[in-house]
Amino acid sequence: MEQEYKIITSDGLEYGPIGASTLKQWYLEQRLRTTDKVFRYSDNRCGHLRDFFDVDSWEHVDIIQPFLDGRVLILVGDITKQRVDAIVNAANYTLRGGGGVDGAIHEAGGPEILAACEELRRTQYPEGLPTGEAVMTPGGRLPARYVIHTVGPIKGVHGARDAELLADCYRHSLTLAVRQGLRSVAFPAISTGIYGYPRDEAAAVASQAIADFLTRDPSLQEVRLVFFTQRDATTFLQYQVFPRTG
Ligand code: AR6
Repeated sequence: MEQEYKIITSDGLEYGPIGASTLKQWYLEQRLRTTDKVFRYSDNRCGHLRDFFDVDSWEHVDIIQPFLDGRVLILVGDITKQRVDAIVNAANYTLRGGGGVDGAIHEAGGPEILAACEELRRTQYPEGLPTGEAVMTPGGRLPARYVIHTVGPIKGVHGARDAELLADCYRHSLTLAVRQGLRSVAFPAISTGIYGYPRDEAAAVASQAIADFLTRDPSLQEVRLVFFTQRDATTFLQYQVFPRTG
């Protein structure tokens, strides 16, 4: 059966129960806005319309859980589809693309991203981008305006510095975003694919680094952690260390 929702518009009007297809139709008819409040009957979850649906593709996004007063959102989806100021790329030191998220981002974003990466290599990083560092390029054809490229540690290569370097990826990416005046950033689970970082350990490191940053810097409004599968998101939720009261 189709999920049912209640809508509370910014004018305070309530509608419901209504199904997802009606929500879509109403949105397309401009009767609803992305910031209208939505309540889902099946699990009592509340949020904005945009928390439940990517209203451009009308794909289901489903934010699983918020932390730090909603400034951190955990969701299952495709990072290349995120409509945020910047998405983060789990790149490699060459900045010339690769597999995994890197391949997906270059494919979806088109040649403008690679051209900007080549320019960064030529001007600032002739030897390649060091592990833990981050750089920014335009987002090309992506819905995100920018891509922040960071190089995660290959698990086991840096010995005791693995966690510190993974934390650096998050910290330096967020620092770049703030410097550019951005408000929303989406991360994939850096290093947990080809680079072999165990998902449980990475969850603790990433959440600690993000929490440390956001509690010191008030300007970023939204940090999305985007997992490819529900299973990866569940593992993250089990091992994250975000402050409980946030
Ligand atoms: N959206 C969200 N998450 C994704 C997506 C996607 N479209 N695709 C994969 N993931 P990986 P790494 C998840 O291997 O471990 C490249 O070749 C995936 O399930 O992309 O940092 C680079 O060029 C995993 O959890 O990055 C480097 O050489 C996470 O994204 C190397 O891989 C990261 O997986 C970097 O390896």
